[in-house]
Amino acid sequence: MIDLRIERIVGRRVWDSRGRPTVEAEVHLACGASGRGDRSFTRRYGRGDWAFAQPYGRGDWTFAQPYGRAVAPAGASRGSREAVDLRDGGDRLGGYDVQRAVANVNGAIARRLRGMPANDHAAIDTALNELDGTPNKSHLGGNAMIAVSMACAWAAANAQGVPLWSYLRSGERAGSEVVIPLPEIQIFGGGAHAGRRVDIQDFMLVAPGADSFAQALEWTAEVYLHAGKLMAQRGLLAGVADEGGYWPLFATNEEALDMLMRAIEASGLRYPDQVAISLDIAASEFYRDGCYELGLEQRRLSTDEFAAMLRGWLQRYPIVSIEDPLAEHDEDGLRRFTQMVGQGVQIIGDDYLVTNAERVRRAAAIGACNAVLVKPNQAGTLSETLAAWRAAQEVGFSAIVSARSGETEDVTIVHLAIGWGVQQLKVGSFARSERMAKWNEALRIEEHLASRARFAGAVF
Ligand code: 2PG
Ligand code: MG
Repeated sequence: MIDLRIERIVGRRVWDSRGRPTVEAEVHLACGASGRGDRSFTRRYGRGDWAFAQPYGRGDWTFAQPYGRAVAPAGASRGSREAVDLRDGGDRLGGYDVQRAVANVNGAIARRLRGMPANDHAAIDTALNELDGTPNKSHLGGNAMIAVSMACAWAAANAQGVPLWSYLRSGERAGSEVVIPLPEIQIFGGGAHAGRRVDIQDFMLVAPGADSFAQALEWTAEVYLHAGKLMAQRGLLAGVADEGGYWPLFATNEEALDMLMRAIEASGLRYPDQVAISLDIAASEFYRDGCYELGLEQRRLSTDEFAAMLRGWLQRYPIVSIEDPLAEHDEDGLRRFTQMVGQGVQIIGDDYLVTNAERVRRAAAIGACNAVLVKPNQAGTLSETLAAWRAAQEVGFSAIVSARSGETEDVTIVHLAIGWGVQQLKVGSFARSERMAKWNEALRIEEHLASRARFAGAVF
């Protein structure tokens, strides 16, 4: 038996894709401690922190090692009910430093979790919540908690020499079909991720007609390439935004949709059967005093007017999914919008549902949204993230595991999606390594599984 008890936890400050500090947690297990814990691990895999090639299985991309590591991501457009991202404030580093959160990992959290089995996620996450003692995780910091919670899962998987996705399937899902999620990939960035150059935050492509994850990426690469070329030719390209999508110089929000259509046409792909459009409106970001203020177009729209504008887009463009179409506090608007178009379109709650099981159940009960975005750091622990996904399954919502706009090389979310069987994955665009690390990880898993996995494909 491999001794999975937590020996020590190390928190450190690392840096994210926006150059801001973030929290990394490393969970070391008793099986790796020299002279302590279970000697069979050191006999089989070596000592200390060294990683050795996986001793079994066909894939050579996993290593048995007695520790796990994870990094907290950070959002820019955040729901008001998310777990608190604990920052130090003050003048240094724009107030974004995370020394307090890191100290919490190295201090209170490390002491509390020491000796607990790293694979008892319910107990670990309960202990974290008890130690935090606040409703919004503001004492320890949701960033400290999610990094530790995810690192425990990596540690338990790594120590057993299995990939995290496979570890997560043990138990109730073991033996069921492995599904590789449909990627949702940003082509243009906007909103809080591009200096509000356009109001809408994400203009994305999905490839429900692809045969495989690999093909979906290849098709998206073609569209991304053509979009960049077309924009450069017209002087509309200013660089890339926070998630790697093009930072556009469009005059209206609709121009982005037209440009995306031109890029799809230039790539020779058919819509809506091969590829289609997905939007994240992130409407809370421009909701003021009960109205939607489109800065780019200098327009101020009521809920009904804004919803009518979106419905017009749904009629004119091949849009299959729309996230946060209305603000998180405009619940009645969300409910009415869902009644009107929810039969044919995926309506995702992100800021509105904040990866919270209770809120998912409540939304389903009142008929607002029909899908939930699953972001581990919104929930603050792995168990609460899983609970939100389970609630989605209970109420018949679809789900999309999602990265944040501030990311790192951490690939945990890819494993969560595949391990838990969530059929869609949103990671940002098709550029910048914090994004590509995740797409490439899913590619490797798909290749490794070959015919043992099925690509989610046409989920809409
Ligand atoms: C979102 C995410 C990712 P952020 O709104 O869905 O695109 O953005 O991480 O800034 O909340
Ligand atoms: Mg969103």
